[in-house]
Amino acid sequence: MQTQLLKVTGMTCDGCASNVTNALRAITGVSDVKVSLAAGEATVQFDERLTSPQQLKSAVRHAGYGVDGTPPVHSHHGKGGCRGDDANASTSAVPAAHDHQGKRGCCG
Ligand SMILES: [Cu+2]
Repeated sequence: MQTQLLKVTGMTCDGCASNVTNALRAITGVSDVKVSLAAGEATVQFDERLTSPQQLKSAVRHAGYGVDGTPPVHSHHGKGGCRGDDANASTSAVPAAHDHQGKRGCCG
């Protein structure tokens, strides 16, 4: 069992944090995931025989977030946003390329 600390960028609310958590938990071999929204970090425990840090990072990127220096692929916050929080989204400094709500159902 190994522990990997990932620097995740683009997380701006609890919904983002759970997106990242779910993406990592979905990987075979991952046994525990702790995401800190404030720190922009994900701590992942995984079985190195079943997965790899590369796979963990790729899962974060596919969820739409940046990891270890790669920029976030997209943000859902500019278009109606997380939790339907439009007021927050419109004042967000995060630029949005497109909306992923239809794909993964961010923020429940
Ligand atoms: Cu969010």
